Amino acid sequence: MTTMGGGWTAIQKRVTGPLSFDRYWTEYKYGFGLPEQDVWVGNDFIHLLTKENNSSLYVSITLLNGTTLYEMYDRFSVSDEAGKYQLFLAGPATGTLGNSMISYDLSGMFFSTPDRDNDGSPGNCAAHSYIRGGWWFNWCHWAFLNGQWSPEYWENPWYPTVPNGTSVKGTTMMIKRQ
Ligand SMILES: [Ca+2]
Repeated sequence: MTTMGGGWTAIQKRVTGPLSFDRYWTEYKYGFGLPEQDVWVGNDFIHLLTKENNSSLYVSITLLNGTTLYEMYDRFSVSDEAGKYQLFLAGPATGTLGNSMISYDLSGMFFSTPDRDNDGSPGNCAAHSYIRGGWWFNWCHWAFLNGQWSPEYWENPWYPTVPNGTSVKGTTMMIKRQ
């Protein structure tokens, strides 16, 4: 990973498309996919990589026209499974996507999957038919990179920069220790 000075480790990548991210708690815990292709490296692994609380997060979305938008958060960590993989994000945040994960209150949220509701809504965001995927949902998101690949059902990958129905060609989430 040579982005932004190099030294980044990918924790999420979607470059080919068809791999489903509509998966249960245990699959998100251990991870799924292939590192060179589409992958979620696993919440246990993300916790191990970030538990010293000195990691930055880089997120990017590549649009169908080839434009890549990104956002970098200065601090990113995820708690262990007993803590429901709680998300911690802090700025400064810089980039072209916008600060939606913090400004729409995803920091502090727990991880939810279709079979595990830890979100801030009355229902289970992860099980909604138009969402279907694991994430740190609140009520429900506004920034969400694990949705259904078909763009017409990918609700707000990154509102307002990448709103409902935008054709997305790829996404990445990468971390680096400071
Ligand atoms: Ca709920």
